[in-house]
Amino acid sequence: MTLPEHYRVIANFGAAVAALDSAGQVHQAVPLTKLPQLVAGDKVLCEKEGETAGLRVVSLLERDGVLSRIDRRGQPKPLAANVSHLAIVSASKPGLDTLLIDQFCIAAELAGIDAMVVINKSDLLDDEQHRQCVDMLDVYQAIGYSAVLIDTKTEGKFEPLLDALSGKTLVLVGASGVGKSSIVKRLLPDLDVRVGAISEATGLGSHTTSVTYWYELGSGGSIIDSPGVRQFSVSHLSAHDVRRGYRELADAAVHCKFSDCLHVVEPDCAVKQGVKDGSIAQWRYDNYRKLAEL
Ligand SMILES: Nc1nc2c(ncn2[C@@H]2O[C@H](COP(=O)(O)OP(=O)(O)OP(=O)(O)O)[C@@H](O)[C@H]2O)c(=O)[nH]1
Ligand SMILES: [Mg+2]
Ligand SMILES: [Zn+2]
Repeated sequence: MTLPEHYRVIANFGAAVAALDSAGQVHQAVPLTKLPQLVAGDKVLCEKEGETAGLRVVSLLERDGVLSRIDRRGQPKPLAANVSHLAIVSASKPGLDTLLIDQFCIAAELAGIDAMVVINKSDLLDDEQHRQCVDMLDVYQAIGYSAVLIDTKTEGKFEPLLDALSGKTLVLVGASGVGKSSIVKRLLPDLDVRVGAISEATGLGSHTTSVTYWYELGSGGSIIDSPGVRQFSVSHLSAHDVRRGYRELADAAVHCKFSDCLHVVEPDCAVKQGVKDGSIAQWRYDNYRKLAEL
């Protein structure tokens, strides 16, 4: 039996995970059944029970920054671990969806992870759509999120994201087809080699994003590519949690007459006043009411 060594989980394929050693080699490793479900980004200890035996994951190190989804039984299910940032990607094709962006903003807010809003495929926008996107990003920026409009295809149009990503550990989320994997390809010119190494070491994995993958970035950061989702359910959350996830509403709420104001029918509501005078975007308020079911 060897001494346990540190590995990074780069993808979970069900029965086994792909784990990266400190020398940059990918291995297949089977977690002990007592361990919780491992996710991309997890730091683990693995050991080998003899030269010919496979690698076993024997313990999970403490997670710092976890993005979770709530499953049908109301239990949090981690999707990615050790992330400081959530990059919420959307695109005019298949369609901008501020409700989905807001759902991810709430999830990030409640998990204590910073979020940034990325609109990709700016090359597909006409002038009017371009203006609308910039207006929308301005709203997120005013609330305190980084917000960038990019295009992975055109020279020079990707750079705003490079600046925003530097040194961060982030997870890319968003609907299918918005260009998350294309962003990873721009960041990692050797992506095909890396995916090839995962397939070779585990006999699993492919180019389509059906599982979540962790990649190390040269800048000292890392990036996790996740499969697209249609929605990131917040229906398990109370209206109070949803309210807490809307930064600008939480800021304004300190001036509401009632401390438990839900900003719908209450008198002297600073949020409704903010919507009226334009300091709070109407569409953010509308999304809040939809998600809080108010
Ligand atoms: N026009 C245009 N097309 C893009 C851009 N970025 C990505 N695409 C295209 O959009 C399609 C989807 O890109 P992917 O990177 O696979 O999208 P994804 O978000 O990883 O999708 P899932 O893995 O299904 O979640 C591909 O055909 C890309 O070539 C862009 O900036 N402009
Ligand atoms: Mg993908
Ligand atoms: Zn109020």
